[in-house]
Amino acid sequence: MAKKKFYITTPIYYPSAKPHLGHAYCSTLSDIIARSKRMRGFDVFFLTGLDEHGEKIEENAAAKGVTPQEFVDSVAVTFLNLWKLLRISNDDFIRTTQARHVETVQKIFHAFVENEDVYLGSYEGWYCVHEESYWTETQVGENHVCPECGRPVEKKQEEAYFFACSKYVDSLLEYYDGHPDFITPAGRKTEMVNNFIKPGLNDLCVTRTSFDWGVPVKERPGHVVYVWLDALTNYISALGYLQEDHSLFDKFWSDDTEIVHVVGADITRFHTIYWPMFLEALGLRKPDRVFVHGLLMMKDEKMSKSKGNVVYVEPLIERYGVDAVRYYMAREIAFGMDGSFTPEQFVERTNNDLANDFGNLLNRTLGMLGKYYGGVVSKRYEDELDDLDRALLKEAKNTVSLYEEYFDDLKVTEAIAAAMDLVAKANKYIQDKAPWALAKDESKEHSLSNAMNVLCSVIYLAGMLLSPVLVDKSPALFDQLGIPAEKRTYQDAVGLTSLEGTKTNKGEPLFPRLDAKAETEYIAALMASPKEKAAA
Ligand code: ME8
Repeated sequence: MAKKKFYITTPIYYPSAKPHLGHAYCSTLSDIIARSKRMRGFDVFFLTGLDEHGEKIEENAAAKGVTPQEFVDSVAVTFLNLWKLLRISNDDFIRTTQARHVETVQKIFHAFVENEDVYLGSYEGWYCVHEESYWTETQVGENHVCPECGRPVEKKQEEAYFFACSKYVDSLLEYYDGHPDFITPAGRKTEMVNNFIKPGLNDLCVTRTSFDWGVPVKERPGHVVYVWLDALTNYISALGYLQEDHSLFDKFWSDDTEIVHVVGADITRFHTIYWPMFLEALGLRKPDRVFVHGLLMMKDEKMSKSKGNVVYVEPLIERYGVDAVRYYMAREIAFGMDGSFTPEQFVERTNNDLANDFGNLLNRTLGMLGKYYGGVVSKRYEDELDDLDRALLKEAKNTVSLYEEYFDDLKVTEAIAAAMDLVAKANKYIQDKAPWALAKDESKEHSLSNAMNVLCSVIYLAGMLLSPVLVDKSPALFDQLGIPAEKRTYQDAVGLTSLEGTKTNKGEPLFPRLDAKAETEYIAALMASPKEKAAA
């Protein structure tokens, strides 16, 4: 039985440049989960935010001739604007430069020092002055050159604090064993154990002295807290941990809350190895799940700002609406697997699933209801339901159980596919029932009445199940179906009760069909790299 309180987080992104489709993917899928849980009556807290410290941010700010704070303030606006466009329903937005966070990190660091979870040592490695980075023996190779800029590196030592991972490895492995779902998909766990834990986990360097833009270590001026220790603690600082008002922390970081971190595959190690250790050191419970989603590729390469092969989301939303973009992400790029964005698939999904299957189901049904019953939902004669009616209603009930099971297991793509499968079955039902034939035969009036009635209930349900994704069009669908505001609830829709007497309002098609060729070209042009654009 799933817990009734649910805490879900996205990574806090680096505001080193404006967000792209990869960030949008993670936030949207997390948002869909949060909305689906809220809809079902869970008490949900959904957190996202920004990871604003670190050397890279300091460098980017310097390159622009502004302070790091000015720099992150301006990039933060681009994230906030995109989340608004994408209708991300987060309950809080944490920024690691906020006082509430900085103070909490300092208190946590202090607790670590007191309990000897961190100790002062020295960090040694191959250092590139130009890149201000340490590299490992393997990275610098035999010639001892910087893998980034090719300049000679030098052996360098700096004083640093280390987190004593050795104290916590055994209990981490025990936690893995006792919580087989902690790292999902399961393949990611094997990767962590074999690649990082088995070869021997070094103590983690948790402070830096080579740059300033971070949380100052009070115990040792000149040190700042390493960006990952700083960043991971956002998940508890945002709830008020070690702050005066810690009511949210008490409520949501509790044993009777399901705690889920959604992260990309690039940061699994930090969330599944170091974060549980930090929590253990603080005497706090560990999350139930770290759900690792795949990374979106572009032209066979990971999409990233530095490679300049990025898809931005704003122009897609502007042209196709927020629902088409959200639907594409949820349905096409299987949650938990690597995927890629292609214009062809985007146009196909929008046309096949949204315009043809879903939009048309509503359109055809309301069209027939208008013709046969003046647009008012017809009566359901319960004891005259035939096999086709019963089969569809049964399918609808099964879909609800499947949908809930999938969402509880964070299988977003499967849950949405199940809802769309019901849509397909309702379309097939129209074909099989052929209401137009029933309408020609007066003796079949009850059968026609049942068909239109059942269809309306099933469409209402499908609209509800898809509402965490189709945030814009599901209210429009309920408007057309004539569902009054107070009845637009999950409990009501899954009941599949008769909507007899409801006055529907047939309107514009929810999703107009796209001209496949023209729109594929349009999107491809948006994605072209600056070089390709120049050439064109
Ligand atoms: O790592 N495809 O921030 P970040 C899919 N600040 N998802 C992608 C993606 C892509 N091509 N690119 C990025 C950080 N993401 C740290 C996190 S958390 C305590 C600190 C998504 O801005 C994905 O979820 O590099 C990835 O894990 C996250 O953005 C990393 O964002």
